[in-house]
Amino acid sequence: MQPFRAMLDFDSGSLVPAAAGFSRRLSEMIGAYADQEAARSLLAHGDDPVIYTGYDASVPAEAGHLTFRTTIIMPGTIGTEYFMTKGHHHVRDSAEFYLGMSGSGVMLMQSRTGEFARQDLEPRASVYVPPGWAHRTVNIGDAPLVFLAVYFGDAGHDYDSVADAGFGWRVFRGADGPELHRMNMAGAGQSRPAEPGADDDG
Ligand code: PAN
Ligand code: ZN
Repeated sequence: MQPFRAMLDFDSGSLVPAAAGFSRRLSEMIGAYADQEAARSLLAHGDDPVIYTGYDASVPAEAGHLTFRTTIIMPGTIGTEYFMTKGHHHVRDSAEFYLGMSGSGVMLMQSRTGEFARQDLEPRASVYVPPGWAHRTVNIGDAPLVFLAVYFGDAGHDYDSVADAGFGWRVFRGADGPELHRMNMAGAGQSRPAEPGADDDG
C-alpha cells in the first residue's frame, strides 16, 4: 500500500477518507447496562437509541500495521448509567493509544488479573492502555464524546470476555455529577458508591 494522510475533525469525529463507518444501538449492547429494566422498557417503547458511531481508517487488519478509528459517543443515560462503549479485550494482548478530541469522558480499564484503573478522557488528553487491559469508554458530559484510538492491525476485538465477566466499575449520574460505583459482580444491579483514585485496584 501507499503512504496516505487522513483528516480528523475534532468536533464531529469524522475521518476523511475512511474505509467504513460503524454504529452501535442500544439493542446491540443491551446486556452491558446495569439497569436492564430501563433498557428493556426503552426498546419496548420502540426507542432504540444510537449509543455511538465512528469511522475506521483504511488500514489492513494485519500484523505490522497500526490501524486507527474515531468514536463518537452520544450524551445520555440508560437509567442513570451514562452511555458507553461495549468494551473489549484485544484478542492478541497488545497496547492501544487513545486521544481525546472533544467532550468529556472516562476510560474504565481492567487487567486480566482483576486490577482496575480509570483515566479521564478530554480534549488533548492521551491515554495509554497497556497489553492485557480491557477498556470501556463512558461519556459523562452533555455533548458528544469524540476520541481517536490507535491499535495494532492484528489486535482483534474480544467482546465476549467483557460481556461474560462484566466490568467491575460503572459510572452513574449522581445528584452532584458522575459517580463511580464498584459493582457486586454477583448481582448486576447492585452497587455501592466509591471514589477510588486513578490507579486503585478493584
Ligand atoms: C476503540 C473502540 C471503539 C468502540 O476504537 O473499538 O471506541 O468501542 P467497542 O469496540 O468496545 O465497541 C478501541 O478500543 N479499539 O481497539
Ligand atoms: Zn481497543
